[in-house]
Amino acid sequence: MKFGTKAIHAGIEPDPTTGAIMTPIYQTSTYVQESPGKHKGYEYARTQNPTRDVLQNNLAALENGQYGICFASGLGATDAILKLFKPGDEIIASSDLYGGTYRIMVRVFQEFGLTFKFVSLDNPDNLKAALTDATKMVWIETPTNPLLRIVDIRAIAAITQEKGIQLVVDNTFASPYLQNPLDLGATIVMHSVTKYLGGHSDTVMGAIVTNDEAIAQRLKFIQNACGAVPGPQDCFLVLRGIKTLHVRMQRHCENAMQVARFLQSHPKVSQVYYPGLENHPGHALAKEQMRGFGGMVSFTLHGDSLPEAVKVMESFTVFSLGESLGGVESLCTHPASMTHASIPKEEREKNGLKDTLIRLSVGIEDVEDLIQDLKQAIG
Ligand code: P1T
Repeated sequence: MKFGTKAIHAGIEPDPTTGAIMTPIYQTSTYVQESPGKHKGYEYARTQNPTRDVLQNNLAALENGQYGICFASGLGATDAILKLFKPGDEIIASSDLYGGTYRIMVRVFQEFGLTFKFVSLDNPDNLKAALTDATKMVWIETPTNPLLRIVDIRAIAAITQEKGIQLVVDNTFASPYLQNPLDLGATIVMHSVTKYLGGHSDTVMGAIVTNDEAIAQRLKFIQNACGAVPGPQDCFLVLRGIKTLHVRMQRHCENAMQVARFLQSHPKVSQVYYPGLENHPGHALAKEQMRGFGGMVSFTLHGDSLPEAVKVMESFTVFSLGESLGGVESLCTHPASMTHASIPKEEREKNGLKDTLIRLSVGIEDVEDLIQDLKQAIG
């Protein structure tokens, strides 16, 4: 089955009681039992919910995985993955990553005795140099947030497999439509479902997909034991969102390419970060491991003046200024004060994230209007 058909049908059957074609919202906290322990497979809604089950199976199919497990947010999913480890275990993460991921690692799990190293993994040799006997997991984003760097999943997976450790890929920026990390050797793929999978900026959710049965069982145990589950209404909204994922992603990619080319040709723009541009250092790799370049574009202006960057962000009329990404509407974000504010400034700058960087989530509006808005805002 091809992707668009899977998005609409995989794991989804008409409701067995009524034939409803759309998966019902099972808005219930518990299920009536005939006799203690004698029930229809559902006991309590933190543990199982039919709406959530359908979404989990659909997500697993989209990532070519066997097991899908949903959480109350992307960070809820990250929290569950980090709970697979013990004090003394070391995790190596790519140095360009979502600020909240850095924060949960350094300010929560480091307190519990896990250790973290942040390494630039767009060169896989850097991973080889950083590995120690204590390293148990490697965590990457690709494309990275917010600098759109491309990490070679296959090359990193070859190293983690040789060492017998896990590779987690945060696939939020690509979505399963553009990239399937499990096929390239990752052990676990995670998503902020809040973004492209939900697609309409109306839900916060996270998901994990894996083919490793032992890891899936442990994560399901953590999902129930720790309790960060999404509600059934949110599961319904995401199931609805996913039905158009392939169509939305095609338009996100087309629009972002045109926006990137426009920015590249603008005399006031100094640098454009978009893997679809031929001069992007990860362009050839992106072409190989992705099926398109995605909807995220970052840029800086000549002179690196913060007030000038702020003025541009205040001047948009079609792009809305706000955190998040992946919705149908275009958004503009200032990573240094918003999504990446929890990473200390020295760390951010060491990784190449300037305070003047502007990040765009290019929506699926008419691209002429988006370019017109950029034209008037940049001036
Ligand atoms: O927001 P939440 O659903 O908890 O997901 C966290 C998360 C994880 N991974 C990546 C790559 C992300 O971008 C995010 C959330 N990011 C934003 C809110 C943002 O604007 O970048």
